[in-house]
Amino acid sequence: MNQIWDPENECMSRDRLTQLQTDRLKKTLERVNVNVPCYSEKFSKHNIVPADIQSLDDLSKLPFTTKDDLRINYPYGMFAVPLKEVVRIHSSSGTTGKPTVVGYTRRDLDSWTELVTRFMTAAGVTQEDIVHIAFGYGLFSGAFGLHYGAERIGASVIPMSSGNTDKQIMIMQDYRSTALVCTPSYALTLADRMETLGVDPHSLALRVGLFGGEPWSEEMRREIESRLGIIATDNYGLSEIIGPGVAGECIERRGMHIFEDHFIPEIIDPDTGKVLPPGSIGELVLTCINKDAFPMIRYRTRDITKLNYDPCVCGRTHVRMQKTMGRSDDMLIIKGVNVFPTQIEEVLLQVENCQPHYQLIIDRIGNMDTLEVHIEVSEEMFFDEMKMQRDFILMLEKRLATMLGVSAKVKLVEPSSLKRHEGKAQRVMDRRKS
Ligand code: DLL
Repeated sequence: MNQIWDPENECMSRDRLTQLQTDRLKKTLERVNVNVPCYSEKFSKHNIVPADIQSLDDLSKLPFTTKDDLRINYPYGMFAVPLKEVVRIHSSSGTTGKPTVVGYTRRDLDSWTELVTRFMTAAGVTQEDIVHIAFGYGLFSGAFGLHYGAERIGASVIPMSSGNTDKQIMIMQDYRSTALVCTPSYALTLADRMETLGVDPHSLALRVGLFGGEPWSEEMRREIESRLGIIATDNYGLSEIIGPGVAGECIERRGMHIFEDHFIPEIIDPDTGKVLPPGSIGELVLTCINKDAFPMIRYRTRDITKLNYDPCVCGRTHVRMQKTMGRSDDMLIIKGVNVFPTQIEEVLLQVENCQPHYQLIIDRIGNMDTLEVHIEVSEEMFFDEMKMQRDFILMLEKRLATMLGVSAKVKLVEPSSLKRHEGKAQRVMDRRKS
């Protein structure tokens, strides 16, 4: 089933899209230049006025916006409308310092809902569905974003919120939830808990999962799909841009369509800031062209991905972004080698008896970086005889070294001993920084 929520906008020709993007970009630049001092100051520092931008090719003349700009202008300095026009405030799940504050006008909330509705429809959600939302309701944009999207489709929404895993499972059983919304790591926590409680996931009514908010691998997708007996789809977003609803997979699941009538994507080299040719791997930069309260211009997402402009069989014309490979800023550099946590996950999930719960501990002894990977294993493996365990560890260390190009020490830990997170998983402990 390939339903398209808004065919007119999701399937428009590249020519029309380019025209629309150019018009909207020009209007947005005029507006932020007048209303947001941070932009007018940046533009004049770069000797640029909005009228210099006449085509999409000119976009690269504009300066980037970064999280630092948002920190400096905390809390409302980047808003492009007076506060009285703002009807909702959210913030990013920032890990360091103060979280970023973002605002929405009534029209922004309406477009946000439309965009979420697009990717939920693309994942096959209909008004027949019972949508179980296990993101935390609050400043985090995930729960509210998907909540209103699902309501607009006409589905029945269960605003479950996060936490209390046993109750989540009970509600899923009793209310016969058909679509699950949460982070991919929480989907696996639910699967683990069902196993412990003796609840067969296949006896539930669940048929589809809409997962986002953190990076996850194809291996993890397969694991979630087989354990929960569902189709697992990926959706991407960040609060600075709108929240969830920047991009989402169609049922083909070969990349997430970026809603290009609202956001212009670019891929840059994170070190030089240069725009890279189509198909290159690099950092995603996004420009909002249809937002009132909080339009970001060339915002550096720090997410590493690549764009695919090939036509998609679903009929949507919007470019697809590949699953992110991590972030340019939490990319780990260990002994000079770039390492993404998702690569480690990929290895672990290919190994029987390994749980997808792991923690990376990076340290520096003398001048040498060290990487330790703590991995939860099954009960049988944990209590197995020493020799078996040793062989298992050696095998894992070999596979990790091949994948990463850097050696790692593996330590097996008991099932359920690593800290669980209800929202986004925090898997890296970098002791070199402290
Ligand atoms: O996580 C918005 C969101 C909520 C998206 C729910 C999808 C579903 P922030 O808290 O601002 O917003 O975090 C944004 O999370 O820059 C990525 O690094 C990461 N991220 C979000 N979705 C994905 C995804 C929300 N599908 C940051 N794959 C982004 C990989 C993701 N990373």
